[in-house]
Amino acid sequence: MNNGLKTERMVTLAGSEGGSATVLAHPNIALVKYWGKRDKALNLPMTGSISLTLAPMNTRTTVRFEPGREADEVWLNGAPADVKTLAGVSRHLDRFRARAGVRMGALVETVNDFPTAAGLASSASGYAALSMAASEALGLRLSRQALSVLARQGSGSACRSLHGGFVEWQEGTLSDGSDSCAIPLAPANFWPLAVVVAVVEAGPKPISSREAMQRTVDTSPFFPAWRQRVNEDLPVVREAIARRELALLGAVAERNCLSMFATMLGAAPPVQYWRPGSVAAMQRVQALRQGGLNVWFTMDAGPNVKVICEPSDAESVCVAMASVPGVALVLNGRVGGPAERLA
Ligand code: 2P0
Repeated sequence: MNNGLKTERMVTLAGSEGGSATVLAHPNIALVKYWGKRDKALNLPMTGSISLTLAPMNTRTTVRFEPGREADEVWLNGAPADVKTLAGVSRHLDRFRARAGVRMGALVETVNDFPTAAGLASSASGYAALSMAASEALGLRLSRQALSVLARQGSGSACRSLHGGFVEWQEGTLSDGSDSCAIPLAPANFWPLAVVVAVVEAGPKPISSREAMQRTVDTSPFFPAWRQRVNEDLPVVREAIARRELALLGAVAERNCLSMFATMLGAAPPVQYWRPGSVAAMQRVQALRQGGLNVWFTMDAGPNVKVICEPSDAESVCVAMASVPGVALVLNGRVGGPAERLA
């Protein structure tokens, strides 16, 4: 009891003097997708999900709590953040201020080295980096699991970006969400797959994933079948990772992704993220596979296509994807590590 009080007081004192931290976090790509919430306020999912952490793409975020500062200030990619982003970040910082027992505002500077809000999971890396930086800046000593629970409240998929490698976000059963967090399944070096990202459009998407997800839950008649698909796919993907069997992982990731889009198309009005280049890229992956390459695609809430393959095939996959009509840019990625403090 005394110890607890002492720790609390030390944290409060450290917090009142201000503090700063810089954290790097990678986005993640879901192999079995999160698409549907049972609690909108806490971002509690209706199913579990499994992702791989994607390097070298990253978000670097510095959070500086400053004594005497009243309002938070947020810079995103070198410009002041819009009102909605600022409000979301401030609400998220409140969760950490409440834990530390401090009131001071923060200056937040965050930079993505890949397109923002284009279905490349910038909210995942963004809220993972923000969570860890806020926690470190305030001297909170939170476990990855506790950080994951907090990151989830900022953006659901962010809970998976605290870890590297292959990660499962457990659905959880508790109404306060304390058991709905991400756990590592295997580190990046367990299975160093390549991920080639075919960027079809780098601009922001027409509808946020948050809105599209809720519309799908509320209106798509296919939603019950989608939940069933996820619950069938989760154990197979766990097994495929444990056995490092790319053909199994890829086949399930592809069907899971296509089922998610089928469910979205059933929403009213339908949610449609694909562009002609997205379809051409997926068809090119299928053609490469017919030609003998062990190569598989997945897509998230945006038009861009992620291609999973063996590192030895990555170069030829990059060349092939760069020649697809409608593909503007190809990024060469790999399975990445956990979020880390840089300063
Ligand atoms: C995923 N996506 O599992 C799925 C697949 C997009 C498609 O998680 O409302 O930004 O902040 O919890 O995490 C995108 O949704 O949504 C997402 P919120 P989030 O990666």
